[in-house]
Amino acid sequence: MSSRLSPHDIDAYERDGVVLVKEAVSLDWLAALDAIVERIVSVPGRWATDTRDQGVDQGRAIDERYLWRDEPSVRRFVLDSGVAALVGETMNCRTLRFYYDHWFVKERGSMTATPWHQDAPYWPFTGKQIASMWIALSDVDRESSGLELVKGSHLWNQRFRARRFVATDPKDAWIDKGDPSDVEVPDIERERDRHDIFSEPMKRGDGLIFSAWMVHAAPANYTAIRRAALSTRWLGDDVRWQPHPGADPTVGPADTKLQPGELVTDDERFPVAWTRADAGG
Ligand SMILES: O=C(O)CCC(=O)C(=O)O
Repeated sequence: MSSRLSPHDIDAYERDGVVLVKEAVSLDWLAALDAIVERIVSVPGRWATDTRDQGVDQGRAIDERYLWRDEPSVRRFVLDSGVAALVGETMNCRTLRFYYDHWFVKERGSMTATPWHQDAPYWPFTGKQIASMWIALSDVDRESSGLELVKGSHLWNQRFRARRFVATDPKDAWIDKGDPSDVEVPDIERERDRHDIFSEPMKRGDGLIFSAWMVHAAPANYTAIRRAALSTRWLGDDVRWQPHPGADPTVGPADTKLQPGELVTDDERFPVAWTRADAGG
């Protein structure tokens, strides 16, 4: 097992759906990720949503995704930095595949809060072993838009309707095509005292591993520093390809030979990033 994880962390992930890994990413990798953040801010790409497009320039918020296939430094990071081993061991998988990289930047004073949501309904898969590792690229706490998660919500056995992060951005229109019979996410903000909420300060380079079934959010950035994070998305052994209306278009049916219901095995689109040492052939 990686020296940065203990059996206690694996139990905590099963129970709470989230584990904080201190110093998950070293300084040299962080420098490479910083360079990508700078590029995203100066030239947002094809998949970016940017509040500047909605007329919000002061306290701009940008999210960008799916860079790993074109950016060698991102590809190297997800495949070689050791983060895959942390996620694979935490989820207790034999094999871990990479799905995509998702970047979140909230400039100083950004009033853009990330609403409470669950990730799984946005994605074209079924399965329990789907997780993210959210890496802080700046020090964060509640004031500076640290991530908050409802502990144990991955065990609610409930799928909540996907919602847009920035209501007016036409680039997010795909989200509206989701299943209208999905239940709305509860108003966690109004009932915070009824939940056990993970909300811990993180240092730059710390990582949060959390299940795609967790209900989570991030407040606005009330501070004078840029808040940046990279969420890496991962698929374990039980994950099956299940495209559906309202699923993220970065990887759609035309991008893979997988058929609906098949276990995810497409090495080109979903490369194996880690295999348990004792997993055999
Ligand atoms: O960083 C944020 O504001 C949101 C992150 C998030 O929702 C995620 O990584 O799934």
